[in-house]
Amino acid sequence: MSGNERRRFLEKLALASGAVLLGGCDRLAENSTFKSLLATADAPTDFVLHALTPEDALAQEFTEADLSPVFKANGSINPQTPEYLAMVANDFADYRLKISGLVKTPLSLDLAELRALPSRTQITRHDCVEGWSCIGKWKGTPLGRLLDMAGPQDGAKYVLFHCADSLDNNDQRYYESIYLAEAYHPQSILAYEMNDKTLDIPHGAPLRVRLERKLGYKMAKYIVGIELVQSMAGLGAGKGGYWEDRGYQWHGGI
Ligand SMILES: Nc1nc2c(c(=O)[nH]1)N[C@H]1C(S)=C(S)[C@@H](COP(=O)(O)O)O[C@H]1N2
Ligand SMILES: [Mo]
Repeated sequence: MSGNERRRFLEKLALASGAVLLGGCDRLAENSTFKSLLATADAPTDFVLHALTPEDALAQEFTEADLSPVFKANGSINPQTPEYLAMVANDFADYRLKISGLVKTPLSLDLAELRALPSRTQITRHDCVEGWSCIGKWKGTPLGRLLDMAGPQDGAKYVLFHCADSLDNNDQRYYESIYLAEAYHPQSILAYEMNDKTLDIPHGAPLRVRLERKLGYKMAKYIVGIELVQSMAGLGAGKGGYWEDRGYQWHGGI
């Protein structure tokens, strides 16, 4: 098959499996067939979606002139969990990002250590499935570089983001996950600055991930831990994220 033929074939397959419905329609996400089709990370649809988008394609980047005057904050905007309030109390001086799981060298880094590493800055558009978009400027540490410092072990398949907030005011914390390969995308960064200022609490202080080819819910805020795993079983409902456990699809690409 030629490249074009292959792409057309994959598009048809994606259509047939419902993947065309993706892209941020929350009413469709309520449909139960749609949900079960897309719920699992390893569903055929997910394979097709990844095949359709070259791994290294960059999301569009914008200029300062394009910045949204106000960048909406959404989901958790002022976490009230005890561990988060404790971090806020001394302005994140005791904050540590823990990198654990299937790594050769588990890491624990404070914000100064993160800031001392090479950084990437990008002006990008954030798309939320609820139907709004904002353009913001983000500065942070490339995720792939951090994972290289920890050294992924053979068998590590997913990168889990553990957060400090709870949307339900209970013991459950927000979490998200991506493929290990996606962590190495050039625009996958752990941002500590937004619009040239220290990241504020509504937008995920002190650290949130930017995955510019993904929908908003994939971009976990208030990150305290990154864990490399082989499977998502045993975490939440096992679907790979807080919203995925409630029916959103795992790929979350745009
Ligand atoms: N920890 C955590 N991360 C989160 C959320 C959340 O509630 N908690 N909401 C998600 C959703 S749905 C969106 S659209 C974005 C919102 O990011 P913003 O507040 O910077 O606009 O964060 C995502 N990451
Ligand atoms: Mo969102």
